[in-house]
Amino acid sequence: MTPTEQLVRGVPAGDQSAVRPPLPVKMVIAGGFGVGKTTAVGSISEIEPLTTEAAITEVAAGVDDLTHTPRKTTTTVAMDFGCITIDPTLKLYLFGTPGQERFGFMWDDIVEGAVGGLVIVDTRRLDDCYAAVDYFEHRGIPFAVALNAFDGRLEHSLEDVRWALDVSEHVPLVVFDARERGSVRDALLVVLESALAASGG
Ligand SMILES: Nc1nc2c(ncn2[C@@H]2O[C@H](COP(=O)(O)OP(=O)(O)OP(=O)(O)O)[C@@H](O)[C@H]2O)c(=O)[nH]1
Ligand SMILES: [Mg+2]
Repeated sequence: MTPTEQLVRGVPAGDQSAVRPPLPVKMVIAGGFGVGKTTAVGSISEIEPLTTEAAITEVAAGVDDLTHTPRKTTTTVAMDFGCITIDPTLKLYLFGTPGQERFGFMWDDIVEGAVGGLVIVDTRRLDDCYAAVDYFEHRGIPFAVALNAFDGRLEHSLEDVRWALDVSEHVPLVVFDARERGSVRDALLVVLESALAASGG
């Protein structure tokens, strides 16, 4: 039995007797507007992801900053859903949040029961990313911060981002590419490790 399985099942190590289906674990993919949440869920999900994309209207385009994502034509209005089997003992169910601030009231429902969250950050727009980091910090939900390297580059160093977003020292900060399956997988495993550490495992 893996340490993660012990964490969520709460059963002692050494009990390998039963053959069980993979343990279902809920994880949230969060972050500000247009940081790559839907992209990340879509790149890793082993099922066709469930999305709730709506066209960005001209009115919304005036409210939401599309400067850095000019090709973005839709936005998530409820949530993304996907899943990935990590190994025979563990299956992650991924819930992506909407990014627009006006849908923030949904976050409490989406994070309910999650072991942790991956907070995606676009380093070109740190101001838009603070609220998501703050949300997880204040609720004491284990999380990791993943800097999405748009166009392969970061505008700020890891340490500068940690300082600017006031990310605690115990919160992992990684660089990833939301379009790359392996990269998203690695970031999710970092969240799992955080959840395990937070549980004292
Ligand atoms: N170059 C580059 N583009 C990316 C990357 N990740 C996402 N994109 C693009 O950035 C835009 C935003 O991606 P989404 O996945 O829709 O972002 P989101 O966080 O789900 O957005 P909301 O749900 O509207 O908050 C899309 O046009 C993606 O194709 C990346 O790593 N590099
Ligand atoms: Mg989205």
